[in-house]
Amino acid sequence: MIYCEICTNEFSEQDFADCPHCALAEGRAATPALQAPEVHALDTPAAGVTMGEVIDTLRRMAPPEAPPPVASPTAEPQAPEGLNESLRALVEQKVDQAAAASAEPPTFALAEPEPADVAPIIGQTTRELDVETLRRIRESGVFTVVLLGFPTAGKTWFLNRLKYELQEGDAYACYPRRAPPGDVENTTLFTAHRFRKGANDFYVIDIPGERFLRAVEGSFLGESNTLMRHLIYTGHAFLTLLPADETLLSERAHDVLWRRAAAGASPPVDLDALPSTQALIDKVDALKRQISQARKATDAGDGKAQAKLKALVRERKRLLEGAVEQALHRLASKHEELGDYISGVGLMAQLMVVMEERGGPDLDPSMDAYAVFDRSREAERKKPTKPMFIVLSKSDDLTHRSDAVQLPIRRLLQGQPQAAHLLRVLRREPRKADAFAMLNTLRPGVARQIDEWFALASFQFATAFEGVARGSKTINYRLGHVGVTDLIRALLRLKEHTEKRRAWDGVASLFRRRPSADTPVAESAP
Ligand SMILES: Nc1nc2c(ncn2[C@@H]2O[C@H](COP(=O)(O)OP(=O)(O)OP(=O)(O)O)[C@@H](O)[C@H]2O)c(=O)[nH]1
Ligand SMILES: [Mg+2]
Repeated sequence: MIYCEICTNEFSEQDFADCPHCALAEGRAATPALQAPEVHALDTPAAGVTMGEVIDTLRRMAPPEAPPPVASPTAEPQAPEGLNESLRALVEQKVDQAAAASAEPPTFALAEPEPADVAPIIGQTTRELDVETLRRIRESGVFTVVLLGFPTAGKTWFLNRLKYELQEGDAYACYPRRAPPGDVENTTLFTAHRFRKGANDFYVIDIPGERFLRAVEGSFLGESNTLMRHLIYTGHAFLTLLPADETLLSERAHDVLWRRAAAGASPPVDLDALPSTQALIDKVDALKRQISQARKATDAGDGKAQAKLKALVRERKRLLEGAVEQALHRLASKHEELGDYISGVGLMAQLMVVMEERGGPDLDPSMDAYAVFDRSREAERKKPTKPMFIVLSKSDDLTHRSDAVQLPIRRLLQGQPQAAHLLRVLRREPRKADAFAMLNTLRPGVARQIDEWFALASFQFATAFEGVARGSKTINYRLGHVGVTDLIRALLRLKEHTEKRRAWDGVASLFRRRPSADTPVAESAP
């Protein structure tokens, strides 16, 4: 068996000249072993060769260096692949650009139905990472970033944006390739994604949020969580994605509904009679345009327009109240899950420390459960030194221009001038937005906990696909993004430091500096 350095899968050298898993990720059949093509003469395309021929040639090419056998995995990353690598990245980029141009709808927020013949997603691996592969990744020393977050936090879309930006902007090659424009389903497997540009090389590991929640329930212990423990032990840095609006506002929404129920008041709007969130946003926006036209007509003396205007205003008001009610319920329903999840992150921090002390991820549940719990209760607990990036994801859910989005947020931020100011900054100058300050204002308990759990914690907002329709499963790379490239730069700087074994001082600016005296904060009561 051959261990593929690129995609970390194994394959039989007797059957294939190149890795069939990478081939599958590239949307082609692997080259049979007996018909290995001549590789080296094809490094540079000859003059007059068409792009189609270059693509064909690349698809037939075997990897430039045979991967090592399973028994002796390389301790070092493979040598740069030079021209082959960048040429391959260039061709992939051209193919994707052509696919994007033909497949993407011109506007996204309206969520036009996709064409019926959307191509299958070829950029996704179908094979689950296993403990052995994680061990190899660990031993290779290749910088590894792990994406954490509960279901629908935005991990997989964020990862695809990362791939898009690194391929387009920096000519990285990504294995498997990013998802082409089209539908992306929930993640069900742990998968490794390799980013390469010459000697620059790192992994990002994506996990199903559902399985992280289950690991939290089981305190990361026991056989069923072995893979999760190995993953946490392997990662050099972690990105925890927390949906910005749910993280910041779910407690307040929960509070409003709880008070209302305690007072015995009934809901002002029948939720079941309302359209879906996105349809409601679209209707409210459309009514705004109609109201503006009706007002002009009224001003111009059109007698009939007056009555129409009144009806439109009434309808818009009704829908806006519906939007508030819908948002309250959506956010409040996440309150408990988020609480569990945040405690899970704390438990994970202590697990990291215990695994370091035990020298590995193979813990004895009967003894080590106590160690993890004891540690998480200690006031002067040891902190893991692996960097933790807290990413307030999908931050466009806070800055969306529609009144149907903004009204519930405004209501929830009443009496919170500091938070309202921070939100305005996020809207106008997202790069200057202070995610920690926002979290500390609206969820001080959460901010303080995370800050205390990790020696190196960093907080930022990120939007991977600005303005995507609510509930959409369709990736569109033409949508904007915020904070993603800054995160990539931060991760690449970290990687450089890790590889050169430099002191952390040089990257200290990436992380939050704690004030010397703790500012007193209190979590508001539910
Ligand atoms: N507004 C907005 N929505 C987003 C963004 N990124 C993702 N989404 C939405 O969030 C949904 C879930 O995103 P995923 O990346 O699949 O979430 P995940 O964390 O990988 O979820 P699991 O695979 O279940 O763990 C997508 O279907 C999109 O509708 C974003 O940047 N902004
Ligand atoms: Mg996912």
